[in-house]
Amino acid sequence: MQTQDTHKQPENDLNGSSVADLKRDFLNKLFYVQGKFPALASLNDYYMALSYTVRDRLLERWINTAAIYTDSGARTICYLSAEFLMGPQLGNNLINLGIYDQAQQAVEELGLDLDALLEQEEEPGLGNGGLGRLAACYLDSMATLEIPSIGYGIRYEFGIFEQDIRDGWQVERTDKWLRFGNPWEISRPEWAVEVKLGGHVDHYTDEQGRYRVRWIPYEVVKGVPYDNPILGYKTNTANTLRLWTAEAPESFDFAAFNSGNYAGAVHKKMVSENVSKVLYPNDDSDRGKRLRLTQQIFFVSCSLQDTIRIMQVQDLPLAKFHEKFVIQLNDTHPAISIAELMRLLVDEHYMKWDQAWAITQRTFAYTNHTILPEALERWPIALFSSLLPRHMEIIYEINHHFIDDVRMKFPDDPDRIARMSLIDESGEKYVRMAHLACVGSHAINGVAALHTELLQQDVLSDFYALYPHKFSNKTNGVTPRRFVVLSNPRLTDLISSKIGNGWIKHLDELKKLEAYVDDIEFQQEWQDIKYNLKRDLANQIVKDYGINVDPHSLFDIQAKRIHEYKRQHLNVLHIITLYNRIKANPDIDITPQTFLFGGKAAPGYFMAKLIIKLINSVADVVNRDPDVRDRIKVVFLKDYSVKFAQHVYPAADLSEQISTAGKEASGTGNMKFAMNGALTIGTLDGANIEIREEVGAENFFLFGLTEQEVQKMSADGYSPIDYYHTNLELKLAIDRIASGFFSHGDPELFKPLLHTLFDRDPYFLFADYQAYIDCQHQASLVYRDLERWTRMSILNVARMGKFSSDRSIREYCEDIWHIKPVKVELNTSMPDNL
Ligand code: GLS
Repeated sequence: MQTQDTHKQPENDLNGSSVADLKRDFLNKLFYVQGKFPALASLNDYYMALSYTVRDRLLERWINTAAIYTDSGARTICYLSAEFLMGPQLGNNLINLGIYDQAQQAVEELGLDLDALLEQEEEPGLGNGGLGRLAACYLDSMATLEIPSIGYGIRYEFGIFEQDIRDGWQVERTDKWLRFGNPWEISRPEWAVEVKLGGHVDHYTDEQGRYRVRWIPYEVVKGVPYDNPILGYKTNTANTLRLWTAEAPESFDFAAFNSGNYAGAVHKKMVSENVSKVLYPNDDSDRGKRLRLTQQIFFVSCSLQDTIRIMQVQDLPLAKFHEKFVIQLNDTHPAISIAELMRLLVDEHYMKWDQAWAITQRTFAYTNHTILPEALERWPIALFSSLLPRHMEIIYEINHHFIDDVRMKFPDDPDRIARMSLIDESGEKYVRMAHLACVGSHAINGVAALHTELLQQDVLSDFYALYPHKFSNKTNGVTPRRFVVLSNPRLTDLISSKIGNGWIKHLDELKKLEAYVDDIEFQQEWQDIKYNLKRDLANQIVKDYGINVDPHSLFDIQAKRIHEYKRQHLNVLHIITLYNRIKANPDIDITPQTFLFGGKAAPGYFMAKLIIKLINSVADVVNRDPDVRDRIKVVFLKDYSVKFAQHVYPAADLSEQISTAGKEASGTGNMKFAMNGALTIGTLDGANIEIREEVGAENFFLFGLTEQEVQKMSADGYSPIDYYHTNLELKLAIDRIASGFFSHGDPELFKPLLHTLFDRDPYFLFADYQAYIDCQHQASLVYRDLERWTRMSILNVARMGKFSSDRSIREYCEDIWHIKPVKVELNTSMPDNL
């Protein structure tokens, strides 16, 4: 139950927020929107009826917000992202509206269960992982901080695939998230725009003798916007997430239709619709895929045309574009917008190149989210020019000016020019999207202190030398509304009962919890809550997998995308080591531990899929072996999603953040776990470093090589096989896998994985193995002292203030966007007349 105090009823609400109001509207929606009466209504009808009831209350705020932004011509941040991993909307909107309790009571009085209705929602999985979820957290914070903003992205018909596990392997199923309708969006066909693709470019002189450029495309795709309201927490601000769907400009090709070519007539429509059909399921990029580049230009062009429309509606001259809008590029996926804005300004609005370029640079800002080389986007010139012939010309022109600048600053340095050029000419020619983003933006940032440092010293060091003033760090954050208040109402209530509820908007206030760290009664309540959450998850696990796990055991959880650099297989080596110790000495005294994994592997990433198979194979053996006597359990939780994550974070004791130092740009799961009272076992990587600084080294289980040590070892020649030969427990663990012990006697199955480890071990598992085993041991000993563990857990939560996405957004506003909040009052009500 949420407390009345935490979610107090808002005032001046047009639709009313009392239990009676909600019941009345709920029944109304069931009848007049769903067209059902109770005997026929399904759970989904009830979910829809409640969602529409809630949406009315959002719309009121949305309309008022739009009216105030339009009147005031407010400066606006456009957050361009190929992914928005929003998670389920209903619960979050109830929290942000402050009517969670009333809604719960209303549906209860109607004989329904709110939790069941919340579970009914199909979440829009329009993102892969951290990058897409970060965009969603930032939308929440921008609305909460009353910052005028628009999120622009793609309304993929199929989001991230659903993951099934068969015989231990990942199997993918299409995510048909729209099949039962989506009550949270409103289509705006009147604001549709067209996007050109392919064809060729004409340079000509018009009748007045002016030089002009005309792009004659091979095809045109129509983009239709679907708007989703994004409500702030207990504010009247409701911003917009505008997602584009691709359609054919005309449903039928009538020429083809009339000539009897029916199939040809619908073919064009199908081709167009393909553009927004499916999210690419890779956490890093899909270089070289024509459809992926098409998706990028599609949503970018739609969005920029939309901003120009807004300028026109508000009667603002395009010369002031950069004063009205700042555009944040969420990684390089939308970086083509730098060339697209130039094209719109120069070709379509006849602005002079230099003025257009000054506006463009002042408009864009670029966030880099990864330094993994395979994720740095580049497009083969041939592909790029055939799809975007005019953009290719514009990029050459930008490059021309840029290289002159570099030459001026660094004369006689052709190597530098080759390294920095927007075109990679070292072999086959490519367009380098990160370079375009750096040149065309006024600000460049990384997402955690170490990551920004590595960008400056390594990946983007040439750009740092040229434009030091453009660089800054903006450490990621997560929204405490979704990841504590909504996910963990029991902890929320306990915290609020001690320190009030100001922390929900000002997360630094969690510091006040430190006063209770020695309070035995408080510790007891803290423990009870964690225990109950673990028991709930344990019940779910029995139900879904038939595996009994003991809620008293240490819940050790690694939930994130499956990737070699995240090292789920290092976690597995530890589990096998414990297993080996038990087999060697069945009476060994070990802390009972439950190892939970969750996460999807990119469908084409063989090694990641093999890691999933390994986890499940080890689980099969360990969970069944009578010698283990239930002291260790291993479960792979399938189909990890935002909805599921909300159940998982609160139930964790130990959060696994064990990537090779220097590889994880930031991580955000690390923050979500810690906010829910998990302790972290982790390397000095990404935001782990800052989490450890905040919570105190004594409240963090640190192990492993530093980034510098990794670099050095790499340079000196790392020999993983030496570790294998000198570390007996490591050898035994590896040999168990190699012998076929976990694969029904088949020694071949895991060979590719083992071969990579023996051969190169690019992520230094062998080098970090012993430190990890020791650190795990240390954690398991501390867990036996429940009072000590609880103190550490309380201190972790108390010191998480920095990791609110509100803090991140404030920093973006102050340092990069220069945007101030705009207060929204609920003045506009339903008109009596038009
Ligand atoms: C990512 C990084 O891998 C994460 O470390 C980071 O937390 C996230 C958000 O900044 O971005 N980059 C990426 O391509 N996918 C991610 O999750």
